[in-house]
Amino acid sequence: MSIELYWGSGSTPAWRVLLALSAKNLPFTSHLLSFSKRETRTPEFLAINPRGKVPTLKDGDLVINESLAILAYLDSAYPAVPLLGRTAAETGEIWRLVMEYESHGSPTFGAVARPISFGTLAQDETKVREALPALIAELDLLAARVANGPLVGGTLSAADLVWFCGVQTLVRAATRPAAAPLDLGVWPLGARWPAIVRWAGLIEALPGYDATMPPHWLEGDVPSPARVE
Ligand SMILES: N[C@@H](CCC(=O)N[C@@H](CS)C(=O)NCC(=O)O)C(=O)O
Repeated sequence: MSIELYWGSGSTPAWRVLLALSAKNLPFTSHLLSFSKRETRTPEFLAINPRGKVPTLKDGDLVINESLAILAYLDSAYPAVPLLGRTAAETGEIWRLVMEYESHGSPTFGAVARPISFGTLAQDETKVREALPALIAELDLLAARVANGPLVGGTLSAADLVWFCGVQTLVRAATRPAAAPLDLGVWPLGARWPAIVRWAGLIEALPGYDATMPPHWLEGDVPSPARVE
């Protein structure tokens, strides 16, 4: 086994894979690519990922692109700590929740977080306000689902990792100075959704969690909290 991961700071799909490698306690060689230096567009990287996107995982000669495919591969190749279920019923539940994130969580969180994070609030503020009720409904649903801990089967799974990365990108946006005048009413999350903060703490307690945090979130001009609050 010789796992290598190509990833980028702040990429939610890449973060899922970093968390999965931590949860599974799998050592790997890290290749942190810079988006601003266009390191995802070099001929060397395009040779292994023609779409120029991270994450990309190599395991020996095998190359896998797409974060969910990488999670599926890791679970099949390294099943000691399963993240996609211990039974068929759990596997179905976990995939349902992962796909719910892709279909519902991601666009809903993104409708609020992206204009803040990408500096387009001036033109998109109305759209952000219109997106808020759906965001609050998603957070209410998530809080109910994690009231007793992990989403499926009492143990952390890919569903938790996928939703967690989405929540973190939302927290990152909500705590940026640009978001302050909006008075989104979603920060701190713990005021309204303490169950989400408790559940996030389970993922944040994974060994090596700190090393999975997007480096520029911690060091940059607008530092983010390392933990969901
Ligand atoms: N569906 C892909 C999404 C990958 C993706 O969009 N990655 C973005 C970062 S979040 C990227 O690498 N962008 C770099 C670029 O477009 O140059 C996955 O889940 O892996």
